[in-house]
Amino acid sequence: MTENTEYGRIIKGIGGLYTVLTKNRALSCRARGIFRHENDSPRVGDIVSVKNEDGSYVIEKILPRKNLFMRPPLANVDFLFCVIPCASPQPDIFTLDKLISISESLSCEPVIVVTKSDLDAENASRIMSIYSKAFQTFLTSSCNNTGTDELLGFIERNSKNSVFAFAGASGAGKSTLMNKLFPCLSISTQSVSRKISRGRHTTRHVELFPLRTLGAEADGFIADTPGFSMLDFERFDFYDVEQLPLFFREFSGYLGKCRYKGCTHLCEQGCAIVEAVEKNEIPKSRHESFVALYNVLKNKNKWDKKHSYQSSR
Ligand SMILES: Nc1nc2c(ncn2[C@@H]2O[C@H](COP(=O)(O)OP(=O)(O)OP(=O)(O)O)[C@@H](O)[C@H]2O)c(=O)[nH]1
Ligand SMILES: [Mg+2]
Ligand SMILES: [Zn+2]
Repeated sequence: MTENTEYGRIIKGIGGLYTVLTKNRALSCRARGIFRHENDSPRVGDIVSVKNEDGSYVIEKILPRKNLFMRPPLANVDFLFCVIPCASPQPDIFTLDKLISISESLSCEPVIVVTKSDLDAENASRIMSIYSKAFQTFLTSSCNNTGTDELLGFIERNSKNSVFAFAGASGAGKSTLMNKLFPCLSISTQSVSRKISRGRHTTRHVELFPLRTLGAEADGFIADTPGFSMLDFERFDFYDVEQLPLFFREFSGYLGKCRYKGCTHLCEQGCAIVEAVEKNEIPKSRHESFVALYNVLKNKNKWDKKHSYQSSR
């Protein structure tokens, strides 16, 4: 490390200008041209080294990434809050399970957040019961503040320079919840019907907010992530079908115990996972999502996957 090199985290990047937060200040930086040749560019969430060159700051190096979500681009995410409403819009369990599996595949911890419990308490607890054994789960309502203190407590306890992001269907209540948790964020929100009529998301650019500046007792960051609702399963955020069972954590105790080697765990005789579903040890809907994902992934070629980024994994 030379005298004029500093390290920090990119918290914002617009039009080739990046904001890098170092230990004691925020620097406005440009990226070195070299990144373009390497088919990579700095992303929000990256930890980088910055050099002062004749009075202006330049990003020199990107430190190895823990992970990189491609759509929207966000690096080094530690916790992904997978948000699902219990009503309005109707919950989509398959999409949630897909999101969870992508998060698992990127070594990012998925945390399940059921929103709008004020609208349908029964359905909210039904969804909670699918996930509460294997995941950290939160039952919330931004209308009557159910679960918000618990969620904030979780963030503060786990925030050792961690990055937290929210994902889930449009209208699930992500921005409303984030505003409840951190009132000074004031992210814009919109009614579900207006969203549908406009056909796009309210939130637009990716940005990390340091939790301390939001009044929380923590060193981490919260990401506001436009269009983080679906992720890009088509081109980027998918994985090989052979790996799929590894991304359903409820399966882990049963893998290797099936009668036949090479069991696909779809419906075979003697499949330990199918038997666990029959005995209610694994929630049925989780296995249904597994089967549906298997059928999507089996037709995919790993060469379809875009690798326009470096990854340390
Ligand atoms: N009844 C009820 N409505 C809620 C709750 N949380 C959010 N809403 C409403 O749901 C609508 C959508 O909320 P948003 O926070 O904008 O949803 P979002 O997940 O950020 O959506 P995108 O930005 O499009 O991805 C708004 O009209 C909110 O007022 C809740 O806990 N209960
Ligand atoms: Mg939003
Ligand atoms: Zn099996």
